Amino acid sequence: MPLPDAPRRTRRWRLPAALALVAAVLLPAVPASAHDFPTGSSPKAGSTVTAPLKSVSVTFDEAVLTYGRGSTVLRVIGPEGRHFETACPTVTDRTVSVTTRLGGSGRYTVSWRVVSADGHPVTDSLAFTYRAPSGTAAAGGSTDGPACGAGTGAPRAASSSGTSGVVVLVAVVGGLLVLLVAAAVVVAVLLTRRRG
Ligand SMILES: [Cu+2]
Repeated sequence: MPLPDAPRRTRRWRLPAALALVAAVLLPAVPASAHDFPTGSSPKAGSTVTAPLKSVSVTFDEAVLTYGRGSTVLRVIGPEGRHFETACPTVTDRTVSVTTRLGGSGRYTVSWRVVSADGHPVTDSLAFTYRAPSGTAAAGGSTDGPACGAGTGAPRAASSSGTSGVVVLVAVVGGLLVLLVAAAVVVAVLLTRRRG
């Protein structure tokens, strides 16, 4: 008899359809909490600079928000830990830049704290190598860099960044748990119906 088979065939699609629906509802929540990440920089990470460097910039995937003085930090730290940025950073849409006068040859670290498009601060850094061209006067740098409001001193955002990372992790794990529970409920309902 072909008739009893028809409803069973329909039922077989219920689970994948329900899971797809649950996934469609939950998954968009994950990329929404993503933070700005660097898509490029000048100089490039890991590169070697052999000419005097007038500025350093980092470009992000999304807009960098500014909340007045000090919300954006961009530092250029030389081999001996001195600062070689000569002004406070400027933000143009997705790019943060700062003027520089480098010291001697060596490894320089560019570190930043920027406010992501979602309002959360992120911190990170990259490094490049400077090979000072002969005849170039090495700048002395400074101990703390220019005073730029909240941006001076130790990078406060190191902890903020860690906190928002945990928040994202909790959101992702929570989302997966909800997905898992929803799947279990769907399976249970399906098994109960099939038995009945
Ligand atoms: Cu965030």
